[in-house]
Amino acid sequence: MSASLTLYHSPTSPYVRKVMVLLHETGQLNSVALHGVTLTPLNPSAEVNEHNPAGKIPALLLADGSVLHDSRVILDFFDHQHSGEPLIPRDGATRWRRLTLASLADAVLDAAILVRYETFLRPEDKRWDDWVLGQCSKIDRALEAFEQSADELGDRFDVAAISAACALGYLDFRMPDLNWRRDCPKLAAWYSTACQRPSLQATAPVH
Ligand code: GSF
Repeated sequence: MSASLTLYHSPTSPYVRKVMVLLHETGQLNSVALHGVTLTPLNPSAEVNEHNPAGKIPALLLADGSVLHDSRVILDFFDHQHSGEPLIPRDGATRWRRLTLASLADAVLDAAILVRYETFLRPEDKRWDDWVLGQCSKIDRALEAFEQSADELGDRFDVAAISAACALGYLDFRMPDLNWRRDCPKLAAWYSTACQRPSLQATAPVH
């Protein structure tokens, strides 16, 4: 298949990484051209803004000129473009459970990105420690829930597992002092096995 789709991409974006992992897992890498961008709320990309008013990546430009965003929508789109077992269960209780786990992983990412912006972008004299602590509490509670659900994560490598792996990868990348493995041994064991997958190896963020 020739690439008639363009994905706005950054190798350090965990939301983009979710999409890339699904593309790897479903054999669709060649269907997408990657268009690299660097952006933050303080350094937006005019091109991305034009396609996604929220100014965020991933955004996917389709052949007819229309655009899909955000990562959850793009994952759903690509999961409908392959003929293998769906990575987003189509119906039943499994669908809602796996999407809820995926949403919890995204909540980890959302909190971690806000911490990143607060500590990396905001001038030191304007930072608000209590607000950062509030975001870190969200991460802690979500990790505790994942520790309880570590067996479930291992059931299959689908949207829940992809999202959880990308969230944990981002914590290791941007918050290496968090030491989440100490309190989450089952989650750490699951993640260590998951990280052997070529899809995760090929998409690991690098400084
Ligand atoms: C979040 C995307 C996002 O924050 C999704 O796609 O699931 N809910 C959305 N992307 C970041 C890049 S990253 O750090 O992954 C982004 O585009 N930030 C620019 C901004 O202005 O917030």
